[in-house]
Amino acid sequence: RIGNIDSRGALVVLEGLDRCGKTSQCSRLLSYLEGLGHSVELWRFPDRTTSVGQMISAYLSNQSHLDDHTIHLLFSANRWEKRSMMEAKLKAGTTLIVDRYSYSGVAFSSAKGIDIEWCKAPEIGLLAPDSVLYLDIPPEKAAERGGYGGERYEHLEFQRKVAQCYQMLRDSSWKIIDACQSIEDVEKQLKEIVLDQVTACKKGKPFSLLWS
Ligand code: Z5A
Repeated sequence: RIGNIDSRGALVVLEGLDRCGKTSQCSRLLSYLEGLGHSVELWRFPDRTTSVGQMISAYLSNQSHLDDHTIHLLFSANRWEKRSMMEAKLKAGTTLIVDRYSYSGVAFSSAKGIDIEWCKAPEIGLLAPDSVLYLDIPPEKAAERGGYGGERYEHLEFQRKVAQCYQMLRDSSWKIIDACQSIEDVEKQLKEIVLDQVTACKKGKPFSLLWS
């Protein structure tokens, strides 16, 4: 905990396998909260706009090759370089809807066989989300959605391993949403959860830190 403040924005994270619908739902949540007059921004990790993000992007698109531990630390560094801005925005009352966060970092790297505790270590001290929304979809169903692109992790076999690693990371605070429902049904459930969090944070819910 880093102290109580009166009112702040909510840190809402969407997680899930490739093609589970995170990006579609993030933009719907953004429009919804904006429509209600809230201050809100959409963030995504990796943030490919920074110099670290460009190294990650080159790796994901197979233009460079890095040791598995090295790329893991770069993904984490990409979150650390945004941490102070994240805290400032939240304290200023802006809600952040974030497409992937530390859980992607741990799930994708541990799916390669790296020890899960080693994967978590560099994430310790980042802000903990107020809400983790996991869009749950069988890897086979996700693969049917418009096909995978050409990026490094977009293969059914690997996504199956990632799904198992997400299972190990889940805790009782996560909201698990059946992502096989229609886009509209998923949206309806997410809106309710997110609005509750935004309201709680406006009332001064304290911050927590990873990894708790
Ligand atoms: N990665 C990592 O290793 N370590 C880290 O720390 C982080 C990430 C942060 C980044 O990919 C890769 O980096 C990612 C994890 C790894 N690798 N993988 N795999 P990215 O962020 O650039 O891409 P992505 O997150 O995988 O997103 P995506 O392909 O854009 O998928 P999505 O956002 O979940 O889904 P979408 O674009 O909203 O929807 C996909 C399609 O399904 C689209 O045609 C939709 O219209 C359709 N869709 C969506 N919802 C539905 C429903 N409900 N029914 C039917 N069809 C739907």
